[in-house]
Amino acid sequence: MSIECFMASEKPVPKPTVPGSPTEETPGVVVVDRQVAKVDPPRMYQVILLNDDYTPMEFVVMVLQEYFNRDLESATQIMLRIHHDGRGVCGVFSKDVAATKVELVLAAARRGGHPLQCIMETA
Ligand code: TYC
Repeated sequence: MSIECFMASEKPVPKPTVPGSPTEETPGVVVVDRQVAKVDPPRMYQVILLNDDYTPMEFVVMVLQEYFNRDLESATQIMLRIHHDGRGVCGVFSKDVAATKVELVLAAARRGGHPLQCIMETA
């Protein structure tokens, strides 16, 4: 085993190097590591509730609170917009999350015996 000793003033100070540039250990070697971003951002999907004449307003408000994290006031506003305009956006999500939300909402509507429809569309 060898023990290296340095006086405080003799401590080897590493030379700052530019990433990829030649060093004393690898003279003439240049590493090209610049990368061009080649992945598109993931597509996003709107989850939309459709109006109908039978689903109770309270049920729609509960769905918006439960599955879209809306507080009572915002859930009520969205529900009323759907009621008046025929449809409304509940949120925008990645594909898998949007698909799961649609399934959960449809399952809850079926369990409750309501005809509420929920769809997803590219944002
Ligand atoms: N139109 C329904 C009613 O008057 C309420 C409703 C709102 C239903 C939004 C569906 O996505 C909906 N009871």
